[in-house]
Amino acid sequence: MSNTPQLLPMVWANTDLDTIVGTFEQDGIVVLKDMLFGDQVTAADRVANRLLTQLDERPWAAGEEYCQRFDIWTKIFGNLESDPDILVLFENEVMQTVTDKLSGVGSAIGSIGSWVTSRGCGQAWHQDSWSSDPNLFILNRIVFTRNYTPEHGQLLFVPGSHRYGDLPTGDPYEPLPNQVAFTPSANAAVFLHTRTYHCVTKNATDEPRIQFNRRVVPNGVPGNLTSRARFRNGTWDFSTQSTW
Ligand SMILES: O=C(O)CCC(=O)C(=O)O
Ligand SMILES: [Fe+2]
Repeated sequence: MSNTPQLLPMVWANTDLDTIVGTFEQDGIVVLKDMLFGDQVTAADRVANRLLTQLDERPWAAGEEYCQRFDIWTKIFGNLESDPDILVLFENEVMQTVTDKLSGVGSAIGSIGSWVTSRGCGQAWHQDSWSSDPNLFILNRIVFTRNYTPEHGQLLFVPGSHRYGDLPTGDPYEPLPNQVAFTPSANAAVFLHTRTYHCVTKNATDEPRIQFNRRVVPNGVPGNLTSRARFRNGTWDFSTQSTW
């Protein structure tokens, strides 16, 4: 939507930690840019290119029934922590400092995945986790290694929606009141609360949109919290491959 406000990332070097924490608590998302050195981003982007050569052979992430039902079409490359050029995106002092502030020291670190949406593919509105305790969440940390235009797929989100409860029902990509858009760029990192309403708009280009995500599970939060996700047209339990 052309009248959707655009989010400008905060520059890491100009932003104090209290502002980062305050923004995350208020909005359920914070986007920082220039946390990494340029050559680290360039090296990771080379890995991205290598992964993309294998995109065609890759199966859909969560099975055809899920993809059809929710109109979510992604491919995932997993277990990338063995690649030092990808590992460094998450294992560096700056990322660790922010992570400790947002999810607490001693949180459990997940494996690294790369999510790709190519032409015609996106991720409809969803909440990555659901639980009867509204305070439980997992922290998504998403790093982008290249610049995109809105046509590659914007990240839409509703600030503050991590406190709203269940995502409203509707069509999978139907706009939500107060939505904000972020167009991913190289060396930008998104810290996203799993209950925040969010969506990746469909890619209208021939260039795949690729990102790297390493989730963090705060102390006391069950590691399987993201098994149950909510979409505008239903729910899905990834552990049983059915609705819940
Ligand atoms: O790629 C993005 O912008 C966000 C993807 C997403 O929904 C997630 O990582 O939970
Ligand atoms: Fe998500």
